[in-house]
Amino acid sequence: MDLDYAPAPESTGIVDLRASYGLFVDGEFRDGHGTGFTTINPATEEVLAEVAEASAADVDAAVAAARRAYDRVWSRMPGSERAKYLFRIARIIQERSRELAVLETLDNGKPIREARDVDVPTVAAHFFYYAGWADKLKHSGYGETPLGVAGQVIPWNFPLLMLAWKIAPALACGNTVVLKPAETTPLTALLFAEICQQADLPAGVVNIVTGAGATGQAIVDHPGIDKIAFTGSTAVGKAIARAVAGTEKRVTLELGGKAANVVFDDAPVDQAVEGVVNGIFFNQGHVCCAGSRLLVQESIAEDFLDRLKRRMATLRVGDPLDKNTDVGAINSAAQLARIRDLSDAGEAEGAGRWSPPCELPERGFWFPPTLFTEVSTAHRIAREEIFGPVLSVLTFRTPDEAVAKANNTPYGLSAGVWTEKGSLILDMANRLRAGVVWANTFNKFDPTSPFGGFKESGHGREGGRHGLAAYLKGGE
Ligand code: TAP
Repeated sequence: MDLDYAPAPESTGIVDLRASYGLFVDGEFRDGHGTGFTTINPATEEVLAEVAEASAADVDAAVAAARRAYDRVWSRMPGSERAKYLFRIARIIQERSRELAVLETLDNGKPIREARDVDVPTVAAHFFYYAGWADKLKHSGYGETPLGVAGQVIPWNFPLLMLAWKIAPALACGNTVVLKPAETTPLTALLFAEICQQADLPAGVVNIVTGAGATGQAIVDHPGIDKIAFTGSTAVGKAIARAVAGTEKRVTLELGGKAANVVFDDAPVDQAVEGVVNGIFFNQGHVCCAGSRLLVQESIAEDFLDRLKRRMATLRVGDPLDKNTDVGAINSAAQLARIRDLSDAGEAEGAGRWSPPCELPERGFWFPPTLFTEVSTAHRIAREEIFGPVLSVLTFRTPDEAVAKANNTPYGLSAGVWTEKGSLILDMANRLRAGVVWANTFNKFDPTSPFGGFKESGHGREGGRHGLAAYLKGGE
């Protein structure tokens, strides 16, 4: 870890926040026809900026711009030329990484250390990786014909990273895009739009339309869109699947999760405690693949929980711009209310609730790192996605029982296995119904690895060669 005691970034003038932001359509910023909205800093509740709201007519203009750019420029350009733009974007992201990290932290509430060391470098890595594919699509296994205009709708937990997961492969394959960031975190997508200008990306290849759910719906319903890529809740994902049924639109859905971190009695204990802590408290638990259920083998449960509590007591909760902060702010009042509601339900249903002593700031949206013991598979906290810093602990005796409990959820996005036995890792990886299974680690992301879920966690893969399938005619 890089310990840097420089002044807090906001006091160094790293980000040049504007009072208001427009939509990015056809290579230019412009006003929206909706009423507009504000975006706030969830750590202070202070308004950061006014943001334009795209109406259905604005979405229509963005789709028309994307179609023109697709027909006239982008789909005709050799892959080797498209690659140059993507490499240029990746380089500018690196050059402006501090600005991007600070803005992400201000708008989202995540610790600056994570934005700086995880989000932004992974975003650049994604553009570098897919830039490398742009002139090699004939080796992708999915042909090399783009689909057309992609409509992309993303959530608030990793605003810039989800944008990269969507835009980088789409552009590499020769598609153009209309992307809507979440209402509570639009700012880094708009800074990315500036980066597209800086990279001289042809007008209309990337369009960013800000707004709320209605703007997302206008994208989904637009007849000029060839493909919908959505990351968000299972409820909205199901509504989107219904809306595109019977049309020619292709769709990929990355939805919720309720991952189990399974710790066997021979696991490297300190490493497992670290992995469990990272699994649930990274990004305040606002992670679709968060290890929100700990399944620990009964014979080591007591000792493991003691160690886990001691480690949790060292987590620093507070100012996201402080480089020593481990757990930042909850992204919105609505999300905080949901975390409180589910945690209260856990207590009411009889689970034991524990949090280390920690002082939370008075303003802003905060929730302490929380552990529930004596959890049964019937409890809401064991079944529903909390999307916050709340860990539910269950125990098991045998691998069969661990598999049954881990798979006892409508979701199937990710899982973790902690054991010294290679054969047990391989056996568990085969039997756990999860798109990603980490062994003796957790929350590892790499642009070369496909990511995606089973069951109600959605379908389609992002990342790696498989991520190209979503944006090529020969894919899926
Ligand atoms: P949602 O409420 O589903 O929102 C996701 C996006 O969809 C936002 O941009 C949202 O706009 C928009 N939206 C809302 N209603 C819509 C509609 N009817 N039609 C089209 N778009 C609509 O989810 P969230 O609360 O932002 O994100 C949390 C969820 O995302 C969690 O369940 C989490 O697990 C999941 N998630 C999954 C993954 C992967 S990779 N599987 C990654 C991150 C998050 P507004 O925000 O402006 O309302």
